[in-house]
Amino acid sequence: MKLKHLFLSCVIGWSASVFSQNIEQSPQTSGNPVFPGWYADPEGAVFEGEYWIYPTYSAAYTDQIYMDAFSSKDLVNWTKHPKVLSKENISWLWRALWAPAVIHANDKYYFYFGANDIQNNNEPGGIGVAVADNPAGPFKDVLGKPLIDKIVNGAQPIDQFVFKDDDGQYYMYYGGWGHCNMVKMGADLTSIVPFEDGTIYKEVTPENYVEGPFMLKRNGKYYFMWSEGGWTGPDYCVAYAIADSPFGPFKRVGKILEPDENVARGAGHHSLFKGPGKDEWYIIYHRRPIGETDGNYRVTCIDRMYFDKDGYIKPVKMTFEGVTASPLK
Ligand code: FUB
Repeated sequence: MKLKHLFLSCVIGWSASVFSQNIEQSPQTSGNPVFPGWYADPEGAVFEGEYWIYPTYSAAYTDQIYMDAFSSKDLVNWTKHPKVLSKENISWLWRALWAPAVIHANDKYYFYFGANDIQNNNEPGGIGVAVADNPAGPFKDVLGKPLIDKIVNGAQPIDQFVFKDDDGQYYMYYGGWGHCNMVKMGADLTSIVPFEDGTIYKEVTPENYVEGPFMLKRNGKYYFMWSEGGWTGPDYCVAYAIADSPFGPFKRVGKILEPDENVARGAGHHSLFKGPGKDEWYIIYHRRPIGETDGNYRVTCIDRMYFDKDGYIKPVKMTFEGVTASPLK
């Protein structure tokens, strides 16, 4: 009998150890943050059947001279692609490489970035565009100078988001310092063309807007989203408007993402993934762990985002677990 018990407990112990190894090797959820390191302003995109995240490297401004990317087939297991964009390929960058926006068009990948954190119109910097032939780069600056290098309508040229409307037209929404402009992209996606009324910059700033614009079209409605508050503080958050046109007006509906004293503060500058299921949405955002106060200590997280039956966005519940696997078909 004793020998049998010994044998059984060995078998049970071995299975438990194999089981726990399996759990370690194949996590059931992404966990939050989804990958280690200080990373902010995550831009989510789906390219070639994989999820991609392009974040800002969150560090001292003069150390922000490159960007890493991360890819995943299932949202749970992530692969790092170091330095997909870096100083060697942007002659005019000297600091503050911020807030990527990446699209696939014209058989190329276009990577829009903010650089240098300009404080006035005499400083070199603004929004630039780099190109590569695959989503892991290396991306190379196209113009040798910024695409937008001036403060127009009070909007600091940072935090660009590039949106394609159903008619194929691309628009860029951008701006910090509490002002948001939109511009119309040329067919080459490296130039800006006038709107039909001849203007180049249209201010579309909603109430409380600070920075980090994002646009989603769903069921014919334009969901415009942005960050509010100061990004170095605890109360940074995300709010949204719903409009019938890409030009607005963007009447503020309410907040989507807010600090949660049990999880994290400073949650904002988001983007979205569409999963393979019907109305399956994920919000990708950065947040600051409770107890951290350094402005740059920001981590990239993913949680589910839901619409209610009337088309409004439900407040997001931030988690430590993250999301379960959802491979793209
Ligand atoms: O990461 C630098 C800046 O912080 C971004 O441009 C802002 O949106 C804020 O997230």
